[in-house]
Amino acid sequence: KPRVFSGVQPTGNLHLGNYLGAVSRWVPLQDQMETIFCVVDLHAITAGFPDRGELQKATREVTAAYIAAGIDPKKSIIFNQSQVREHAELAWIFNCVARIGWMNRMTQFKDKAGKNRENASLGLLAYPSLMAADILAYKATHVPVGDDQKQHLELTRDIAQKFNNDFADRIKDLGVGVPNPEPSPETPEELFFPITEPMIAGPATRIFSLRDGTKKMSKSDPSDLSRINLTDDADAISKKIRKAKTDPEALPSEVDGLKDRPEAENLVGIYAALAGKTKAEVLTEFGGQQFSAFKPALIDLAVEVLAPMTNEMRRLLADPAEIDAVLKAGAEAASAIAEPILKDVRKVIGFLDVR
Ligand code: AQP
Repeated sequence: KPRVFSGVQPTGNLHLGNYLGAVSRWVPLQDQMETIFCVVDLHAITAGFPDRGELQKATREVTAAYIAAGIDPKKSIIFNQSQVREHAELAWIFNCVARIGWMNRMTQFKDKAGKNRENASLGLLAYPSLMAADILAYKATHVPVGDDQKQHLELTRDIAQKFNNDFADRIKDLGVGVPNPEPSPETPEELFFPITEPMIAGPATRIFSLRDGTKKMSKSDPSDLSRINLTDDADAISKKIRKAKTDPEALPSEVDGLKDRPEAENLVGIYAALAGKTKAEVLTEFGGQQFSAFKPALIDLAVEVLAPMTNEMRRLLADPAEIDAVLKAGAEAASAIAEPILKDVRKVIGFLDVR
């Protein structure tokens, strides 16, 4: 049965890229598949330990954003990662499956570690191994994320494949595998972990900075004008879009005309994603118009979509009891899935179980 897993780090400044590239795309999946959405707080300490209060606040904020965006705790499991021990345990085992060379090739590690790589935390290097554990502790089959996570998902597939291959005989002998749906001479007859499908599609797989159309919209960008935060009010949204970098040309009538115009392409992509349209449809409407006409339309649309969400987030955050109850129930439901899977993993590895 298809099972979806995805997550966002509670590192503050949740932005339009996180919403359009990830959370908003999860909403319709709830009616099609089993869905598990995590606030990945173990990941949030890889680039340094935030203040205790900040980490707790950001964890509730991401949870509120999920619910406000339409993730329904009755349909989906919502929880924070550190509450389910299996993530950390499986990540450790995957640290021993994955190779250092695989991790060293990750572009996100290179970007985040910067020049002083020797001084980055070991956790930052092992980040993708924990991400693989997040997904595979539930044997999730589908992972909807933004384009920046593509390389990490390929690594998740490599880890699953290596585990399935290295332990093929044990998996078969212990009867803990399922028949390989795509048998080939290179793959075992039975699989323990599924080979996860990335879901990266639509007009908003990568939203760029409002100040620089070649840089991804990011939580850690020092300029607050570079991103629209999900906590921004209508005035802030309006100011940021008015100040967004553009070029002097009118909008083209066809998508081809956006080539080499990263800022224009970004704003058209944002409009398309917010309106649930394609870029081509947006250009049919706005082709030939100047940014002085397009930006006000974009502001109206952004406020229309985001304001109800921001209000609902504020309501939820005013009394954290409701959020904490959702996270508690979610952690229990998530553990109920992950525990038996990890029990089988321990058997496959051969850890002596004396309890
Ligand atoms: N700019 C983006 N466009 C589309 N999708 C994006 N995502 C992040 N930025 C964009 C998607 O959001 C989900 C959660 O990502 P995360 O919590 O790992 O956030 P992040 O990638 O750490 O966010 P930032 O803003 O990029 O933080 P910093 O500044 O720390 O690097 C993922 O599905 C991601 O693809």
